Formats: sequence, C-alpha cells, structure tokens
Amino acid sequence: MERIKAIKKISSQLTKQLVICNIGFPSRELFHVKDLSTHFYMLGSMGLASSIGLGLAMSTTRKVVVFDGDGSILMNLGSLVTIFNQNPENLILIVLDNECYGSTGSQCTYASTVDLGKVAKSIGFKTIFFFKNSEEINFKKVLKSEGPIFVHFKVKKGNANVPVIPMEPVEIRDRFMDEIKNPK
Ligand SMILES: Cc1ncc(C[n+]2csc(CCOP(=O)(O)OP(=O)(O)O)c2C)c(N)n1
Ligand SMILES: [Mg+2]
Repeated sequence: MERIKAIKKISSQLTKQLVICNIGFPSRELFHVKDLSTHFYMLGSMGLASSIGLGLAMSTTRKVVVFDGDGSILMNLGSLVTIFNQNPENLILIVLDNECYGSTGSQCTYASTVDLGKVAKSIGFKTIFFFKNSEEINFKKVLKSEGPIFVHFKVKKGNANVPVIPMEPVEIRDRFMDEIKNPK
C-alpha cells in the first residue's frame, strides 16, 4: 500500500484526535488528503515527531496520534524508551515504514533488517499493531486500546505527487496551538 493510502485510511477514521505528522512528504500527503486545525505538520526537525507527540500527550487528556517514519524513529530510538517509561495512555505512535528516507530520494534505512515492531516489543510496549497491504484497516480498534500504542505500518516506497503545504510555519504552529487551547 502507498503511504498516502495508509494516511488516508487512518485519517478517515480520526475525529477530534490531535495529529503530529512527520517532516516532508508524509505531511504534504496528509495535508492533501485532509487539512484540519488538529493537524500539526512538523517542519525541519527530523526524528522529533515522536518526542513532540509525547510532550503533547503528557499535557492533554486528548488522544494524540503521531505519523512517524522508519528513518525518523531510527534516528531517535531513545524516544521509544522515554515513551514506554512515561507510559502516556493517550498516545498512538504510527510508524509508516517504507524502509527508506522517502522524502529525500528513497535511500535505504536499516528498517529492512531491523523489525521496528520487535524493537518496540523488546522495550516493553504492550499494545502493538502491525498493518501491511490490508484493505481493511480497523483503526477504531486501535483508538479503543489503551496506550501507549505502537502501530507498525509497512508501506510501499514512493511519494504521492502532491504540492508543498501552502501555509507559513507560524500559521501551522499558531493554528495548532489555538486548537489545543480552544478545541473547535
Ligand atoms: C536532522 C535531519 N537530517 C536529515 C534531514 C533531511 N530529511 C528530511 S525528511 C528525511 C527522510 C525521512 O525519512 P522517514 O522518516 O523514513 O520518512 P519518509 O519520508 O520515508 O516517509 C530526511 C533525511 C532533516 N530534515 N533533518
Ligand atoms: Mg521512511
């Protein structure tokens, strides 16, 4: 399944959850699929979507969904250890694993030889889902489970042909902060 299709399948089952999205094409694809004030399109800080999601989950009772990438979680593996120890029940970390740095030319990562779901399990995550190619993604079941939740989603290499997000970084930040302070 293409990454944009995975994003579409999951985001169509989201309602008021706060969403932190990985840098680059994943954010462009999410914006293209659906743009909401609950979305934070992260810019610049590769590897930090999971950390931003953790900080947010610890400061709100709302559910926080993070779309991360294999390259990014491998760059910041310590984040998994911190998430496990902080144990936020409202955090869902989705790793869209295309086994490459898709946004910068699809150079291979080590996700083809290291099973990221097994890494999460060995750290102690109790709730782990694995999706691949399935047309039926029951994300409602994921949303009902107690977090922290690790979702390992194997996707195809390649980016959708979607334009850059036509919002200034400060607009993205301010709209998201406003959504947190004054939920719509
Ligand atoms: C510290 C840092 N290193 C490198 C980059 C350049 N960069 C931006 S996105 C990206 C690839 C991200 O790969 P992954 O998280 O697997 O997401 P994918 O695009 O494959 O969905 C890279 C290398 C960056 N922004 N910051
Ligand atoms: Mg990747």
